[in-house]
Amino acid sequence: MAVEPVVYGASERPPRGDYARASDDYTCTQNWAAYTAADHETYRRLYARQSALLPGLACDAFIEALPSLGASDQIPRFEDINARLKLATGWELVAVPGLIPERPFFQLLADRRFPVTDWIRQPHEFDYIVEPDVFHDLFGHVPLLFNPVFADYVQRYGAGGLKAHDLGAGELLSRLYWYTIEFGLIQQPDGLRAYGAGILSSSGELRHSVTSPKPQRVVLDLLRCMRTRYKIDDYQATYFVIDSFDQLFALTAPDFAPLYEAVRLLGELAPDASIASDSRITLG
Ligand code: HBI
Ligand code: FE
Repeated sequence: MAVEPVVYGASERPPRGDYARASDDYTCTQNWAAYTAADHETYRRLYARQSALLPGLACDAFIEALPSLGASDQIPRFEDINARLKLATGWELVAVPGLIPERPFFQLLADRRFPVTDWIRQPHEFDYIVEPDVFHDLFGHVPLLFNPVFADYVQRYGAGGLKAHDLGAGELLSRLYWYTIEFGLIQQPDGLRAYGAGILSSSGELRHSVTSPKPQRVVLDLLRCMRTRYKIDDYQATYFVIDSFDQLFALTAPDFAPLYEAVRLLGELAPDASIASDSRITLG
């Protein structure tokens, strides 16, 4: 059923979670004029705090690409980032009202269109917010979309997601998103670093994921990853580690259908499970 999107006035701020303003593909327009001075200030403070934490914890590719977001003193206009992003990797940012259903989410990624939530958290949510907001989506996800190999991985992920959805395996593929694009770690020559957006946009989990002895770190194996449930309300108990984005891209080239079958046969694992075949990474 086609629903006419609700159009807001130039300085009208849509309420959070208003999906009536979205089109059938769940995209909407970023009503930039409607951000308040307080909204811009929240973004500026989040960006300043988070960028100061990156050295030694975020991967080089992320730190290198971060300036591509542009000025950090206010919420960027997605169209300004798009002018640079399209040239770099052919990706484009599209505004969405918040979390969207799996199928349209996978479809956008397969089309090299990255959904960015357009509203920002309230000051009392400064340290932690459950849902993605514009800071998480922009700061966490967008810099690495400027990296050609990572950008190709995200598109391949979206195309795989569409297939998985049709096979009833969307949840298994969500785990791959979670443990790579949201909470992935990468082994650099100079040590372990974060590349996942959920980590990079979190003040607490960034240090925890890279330096704490508490979580386990396991070399990424697709079957192991897709068997593993995840925590949405606490730091991860398990992080999966890659060597390079090239490795991640190569790993996800084969058809996943046999993996889904194998997950069904072998069963799920708890977030903190440890199994004999794990290749664990210990802190140096
Ligand atoms: N929608 N806006 C938005 N952002 C997400 O990260 C997101 C989503 N919808 C579905 C979804 N993620 C999950 O299913 C992924 O784990 C695949
Ligand atoms: Fe995210």
